[in-house]
Amino acid sequence: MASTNYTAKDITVLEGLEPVRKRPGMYIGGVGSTGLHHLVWETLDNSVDEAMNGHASNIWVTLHADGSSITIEDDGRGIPIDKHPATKKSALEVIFTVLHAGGKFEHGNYKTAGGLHGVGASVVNALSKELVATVKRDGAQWEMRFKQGKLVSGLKKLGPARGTGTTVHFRPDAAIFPKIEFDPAIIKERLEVASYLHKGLKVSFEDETAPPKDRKVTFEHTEGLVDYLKKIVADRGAKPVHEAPFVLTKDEGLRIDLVVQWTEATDEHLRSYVNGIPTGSGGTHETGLRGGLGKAVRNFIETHNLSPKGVTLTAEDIREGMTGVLSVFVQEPQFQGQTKDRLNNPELVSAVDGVVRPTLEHWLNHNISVAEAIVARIILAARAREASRAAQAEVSRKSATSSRLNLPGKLSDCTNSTSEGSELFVVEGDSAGGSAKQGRDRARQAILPLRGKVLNTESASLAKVLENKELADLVTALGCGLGNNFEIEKLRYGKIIILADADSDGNHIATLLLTFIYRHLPKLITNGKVYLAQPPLYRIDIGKDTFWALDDAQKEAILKQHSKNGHGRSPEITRFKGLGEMMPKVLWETTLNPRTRRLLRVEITDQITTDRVINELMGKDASARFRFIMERADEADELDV
Ligand code: 0RA
Repeated sequence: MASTNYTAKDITVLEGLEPVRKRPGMYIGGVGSTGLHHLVWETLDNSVDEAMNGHASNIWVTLHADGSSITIEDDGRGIPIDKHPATKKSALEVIFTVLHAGGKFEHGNYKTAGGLHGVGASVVNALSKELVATVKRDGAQWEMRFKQGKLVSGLKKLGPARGTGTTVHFRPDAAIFPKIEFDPAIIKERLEVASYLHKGLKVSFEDETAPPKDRKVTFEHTEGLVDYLKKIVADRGAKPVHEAPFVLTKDEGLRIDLVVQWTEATDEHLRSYVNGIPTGSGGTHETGLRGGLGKAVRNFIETHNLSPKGVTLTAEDIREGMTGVLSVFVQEPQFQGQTKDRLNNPELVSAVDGVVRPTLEHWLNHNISVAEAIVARIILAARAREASRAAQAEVSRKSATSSRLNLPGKLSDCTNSTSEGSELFVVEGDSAGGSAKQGRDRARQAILPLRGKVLNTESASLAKVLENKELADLVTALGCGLGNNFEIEKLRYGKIIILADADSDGNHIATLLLTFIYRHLPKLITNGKVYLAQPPLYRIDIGKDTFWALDDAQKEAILKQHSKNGHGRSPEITRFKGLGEMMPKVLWETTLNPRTRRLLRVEITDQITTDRVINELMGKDASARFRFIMERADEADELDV
């Protein structure tokens, strides 16, 4: 302590940024991709704060061509450059070199836009190999440069400038982050959300790593969350039950923004944010919303004597088809859960419940015809639930008795009676089913042919889904029930493999099946039981050798390899029109045989994205974009999970 060469300056450094470099995880959650992107969010939040306080209306974000450095600019007041009276340093320097010395955070009148740990500029600086802060203020442009959080050149006047604003350019330090590669899609998504959450804010993104034509985007939404909700409802292809959404904005104390609209969709879809950070796993703010919403609706129903006969409304009935966006701004958010995307501040339950309940009840009472449409929708949900419960019980009863007598007639089951090592191939069309049946390994491989197209289950109720013979047969063959009666222990196969043509029709049927499984048997996917077979699209004969190509790229690669080898013989290429025209033996060799085939394991990496993608796809009828893990079945079969 009393060491003489321990100067005041050193103490500042010690109390300053050294701890951040020593334990980066404490400040940004980790040094992986999430932590890396955190630097962007922290920097962005400062500019968003400036905009939220009415001083900035534009933010420009640039991801530079190297993919590893970022510039964020705003047209706010510019960080003050004059000397801080206590430290005799410019405010600009203090903001970037002293932990928590945000300056602006110290003024009580600032609302914070966020930051997972409320740390900000100095943390970004500490973890950057270089950072350049440029400020336009007082008719001039000023610059300050840092390396690993340390000042390398003092405040420099660059020249005269018009207007005001702050620009922060930084390059994360490779000594801290093992891999420095910003993901433009993640950044873009966050910027778009920011433009929805902050009505009127204009956010531009320039991605210098992208081809010129899709390098620049600008997000601006004059109606904020209402615009966001419109987009979500449209993307999901959901039909609203009422025109204008319920809108709540509370700006004093805790800021809460909410928009809600009931639709004919059969599920609830809520996106929530805390300080602009998506809370995919919900948390106390969502709990408060659900509580307040339920109570408001129940009160309305009771006051107006609208209770249905013969069925009691559950909380889920009330929220069926409800689509909404909830955004809260919290001084000191606490996040929880493995992915830190669940809000844990207990006070948020009553804070949100307490405003949602009276505001929504008031709105319902002042929009009677809208409210009646919503109540009708809720009662319909309750009645449909009753109906599908009965239908579901029926299917479960059938499949529970695992007696083979109850299995669907067109299922060619395998002789192996344990699920382990058994595989169910769900095959598109009868003729392909025939080839598969002849070509398979009877002991371990079962074949269930599906005729034509499967019902699009995205917007169908469970009762309706189960009326579809193809899907009901699939559920029976699987033996594990569905919905609330799902029991994975009863699953009759270790792998469920979708075998469809390698063309767009095949893709479509695979998507329909995956949508059904994702919505009604999601645990099959999360347990890694669902796969896509990869039948070849081309057969290439070169002399005595035969090659199979899954797609055009593979075909080209094979042909290129062959011409390199210079055998001279000209290759003969056959394009398969469909699985049906493949000989059973060929189907076995290329697609069924565990030693030689390729399977794609179906995985869900991100619920919200998957949900949205499915909605978009099923709405627009395009091909599936689930994320598949390419797996060479003979090597990786049981290895990974
Ligand atoms: C402290 C005080 C003032 C503005 C700011 C900080 C400020 C910080 C950032 C970070 C990114 N953009 C920013 N814009 C402003 C107030 C200055 C005044 O009163 O003029």
